[in-house]
Amino acid sequence: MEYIIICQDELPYFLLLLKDLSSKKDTIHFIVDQQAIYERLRSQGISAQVSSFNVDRDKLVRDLRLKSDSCLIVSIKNQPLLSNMLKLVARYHPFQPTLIIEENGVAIPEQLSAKLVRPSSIFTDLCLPRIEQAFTKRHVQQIKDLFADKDKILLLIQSDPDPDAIASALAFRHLIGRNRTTAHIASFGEVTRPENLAMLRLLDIQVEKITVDIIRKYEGLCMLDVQPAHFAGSLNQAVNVVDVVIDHHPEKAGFQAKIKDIRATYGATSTILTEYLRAVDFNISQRLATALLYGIKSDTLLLGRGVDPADIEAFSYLYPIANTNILRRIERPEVHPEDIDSFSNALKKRRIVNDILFSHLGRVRREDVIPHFADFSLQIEGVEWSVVSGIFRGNLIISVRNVGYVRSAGAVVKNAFSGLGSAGGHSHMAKAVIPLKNFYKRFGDKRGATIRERIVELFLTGFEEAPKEEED
Ligand SMILES: [Mn+2]
Repeated sequence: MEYIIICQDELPYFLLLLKDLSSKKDTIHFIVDQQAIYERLRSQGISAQVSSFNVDRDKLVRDLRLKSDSCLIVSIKNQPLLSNMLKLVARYHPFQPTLIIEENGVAIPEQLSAKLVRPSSIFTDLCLPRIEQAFTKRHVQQIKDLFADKDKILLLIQSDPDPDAIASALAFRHLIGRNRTTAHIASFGEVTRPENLAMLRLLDIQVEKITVDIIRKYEGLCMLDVQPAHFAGSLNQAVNVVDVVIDHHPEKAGFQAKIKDIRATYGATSTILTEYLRAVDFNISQRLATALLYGIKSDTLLLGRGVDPADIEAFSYLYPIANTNILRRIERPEVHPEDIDSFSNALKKRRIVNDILFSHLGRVRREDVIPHFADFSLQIEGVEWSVVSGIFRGNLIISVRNVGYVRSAGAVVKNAFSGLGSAGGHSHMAKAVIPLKNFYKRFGDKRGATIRERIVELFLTGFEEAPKEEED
């Protein structure tokens, strides 16, 4: 690249210092209007010329020797002069790629390929994020100091741990330089969702189930993606002060923590942890990046819900480091051949009513095959809704998906099945879990055939009753 710089001060020179001026690839030539600047540039061995911008400006611009790889940089504070200079460039060198350095903006002639940069943005865009990182670095050091002389540390997450919580705990453990022996990731409940179990398996993460009374055995307590208030009274009796709380849910008052970092605008706690790791130049491994990326992705529904620019920044940073194959395997669990058989049988017995496909898988070995097949069924031509059911551990599970919805899947499922069990969801996906005994009590025990028919009836009634919505 060749840089031709027309300027009245040395700002462009300082900016170009950021580049390696000795680089053979770039050539730089300054055109200035003050002898003093000219001499300073020359004393640095930089190619420069001095000429008046007021006298014979037309000739100056016309005679510019611009090549196809020349970038023109214009930094002139006098607005009328700047404006006129740009018009001349547009006239003699149409569509010349040009960078204008100007704080207050200027009209860019149509025949000029120019972009504007404000000097103040150099500070806000480049320096401010680094300053924030410097503060974060100090914050991380304070956290590290807190745990420095503690032997066993508990990283407590919510009772049905989700990917964001699991990833945050894993990241925190790395951050304070501990391992699975000295810092336990634990929960009062268990990981239940199939994707979350797959995450633990594929990324080799252990989440221990603990009870309140063993919390006292730990010297340090950190809560991630959750706040003490969430656990109510029992925890407060066991613990007076929590060491660290890092979360993105709105702050719930009534607890003490030595250090807390609660950012309710963030889409994920994993984003906060990613910022911590970056602030201390931590070498984020592929495994950790995959966990954090999945944490952000699942908590924000692929950056579609409750997203802060910080989430997008963290996501873009992690993406190249993460293992997208593992991510795919977490999100799309493998299907057992037997389940494929039951699905093909179910598909043969499918019913399609008004673009709604119904199929019943009978007993399944893993719950996640039901939503999985509901997704798949949407690919059948003409199918707008899929309603796939199956029996797992004494429950009838119904998974609903749609494309280009007019009614919300969540509302339909609630209407149809909430009288029998739990039911709800979002606009495009919903789920009902009905204890089989409830179902048989209501409809009699005629097994498969009845289940199939009743689901169709209940769903269609719930569907009619659900209000139509505007597509967003
Ligand atoms: Mn979260």
